[in-house]
Amino acid sequence: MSIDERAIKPMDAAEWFRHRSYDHAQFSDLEDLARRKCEQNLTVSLVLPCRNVADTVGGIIDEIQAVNERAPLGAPLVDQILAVDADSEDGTVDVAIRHGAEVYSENELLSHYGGAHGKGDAMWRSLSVARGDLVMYADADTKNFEPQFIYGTLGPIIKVPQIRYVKAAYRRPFKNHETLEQDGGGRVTELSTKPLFNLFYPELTGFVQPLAGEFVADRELFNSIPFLTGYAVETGIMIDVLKKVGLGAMAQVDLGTRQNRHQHLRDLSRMSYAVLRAVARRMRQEGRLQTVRDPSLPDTLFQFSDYLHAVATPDGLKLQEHVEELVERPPMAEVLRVS
Ligand SMILES: Nc1nc2c(ncn2[C@@H]2O[C@H](COP(=O)(O)OP(=O)(O)O)[C@@H](O)[C@H]2O)c(=O)[nH]1
Ligand SMILES: [Mg+2]
Repeated sequence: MSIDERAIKPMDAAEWFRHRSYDHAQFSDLEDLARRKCEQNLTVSLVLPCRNVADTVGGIIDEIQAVNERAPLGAPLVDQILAVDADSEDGTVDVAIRHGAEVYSENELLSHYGGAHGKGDAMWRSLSVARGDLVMYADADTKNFEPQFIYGTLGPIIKVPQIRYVKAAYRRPFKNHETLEQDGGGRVTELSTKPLFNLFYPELTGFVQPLAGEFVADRELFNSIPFLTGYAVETGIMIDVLKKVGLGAMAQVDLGTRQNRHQHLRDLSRMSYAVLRAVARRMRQEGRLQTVRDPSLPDTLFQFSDYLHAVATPDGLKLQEHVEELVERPPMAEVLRVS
């Protein structure tokens, strides 16, 4: 697809897919990309949410630095590399510092909000220290982080004036001991997010990886929307960005293949629940879902914070109870205004 400059207007998912899907190869001229970035006086912060990623985060930071070195002198593509760490116990912080990232403990950022609630909260708190005009997030557990993850994701937002949000797309293999299933990864995406979007947010059905951790927007846009905590964060951002700027200002870019650290199916069950809760929460706010059995009771009494998980184990059947509070953080612009 050409790098067009269509005016932002309402689009349906199919039309959006045709006009707003890019390929990383369209942005591989780093000199040109860096020049366009300079002309617009843009700076970029890249945020890596980290929890026990000592084995992968160093290589990812090196790759970012290598891309910066390939861009012309004095005009790096990424101006600030931030690692926001969940007090990892595997030495993540040391690795990230050694490789040159600016490192924060998620619990020390905006600590008056208490301990951080998972990935989404770490991402939200990082906005209080991100200086770039553009803020890009990238997962830090990618095993094959390649240069196009950076320039491919940044490409459309730097080069296409109407675009304010870019989401990564890729194939996700599933590696299990000796076997490799080329498109077997991304199970929550395929089994929860896509069916839910088809039913309730059809505008978003053109996204190949709606839960991808690699995406970028201008800081003003991220600062203007609330963030849901934990694994609800990406779903919430997709819905809130859509409402804020419309589909025409959103894009996706094919980055190739991403090999992710797999989680156990049982943990994915809870992740799936986080996605469902994000959708339910937004639908409730839009008046499309009535969740309180007695409408005279306030909604806060019905937070779905317990996940009862019935499982069969070698010791027999168990009913496990997981308590995960879903917190909605206010737009960072409001927080920074009052502090
Ligand atoms: N700071 C922080 N990072 C997290 C937390 N949970 C996950 N991450 C990081 O967020 C990224 C994606 O998380 P992951 O658990 O791999 O989710 P998945 O890839 O969607 O299955 C990785 O870099 C994780 O290390 C958390 O509670 N706090
Ligand atoms: Mg992962």
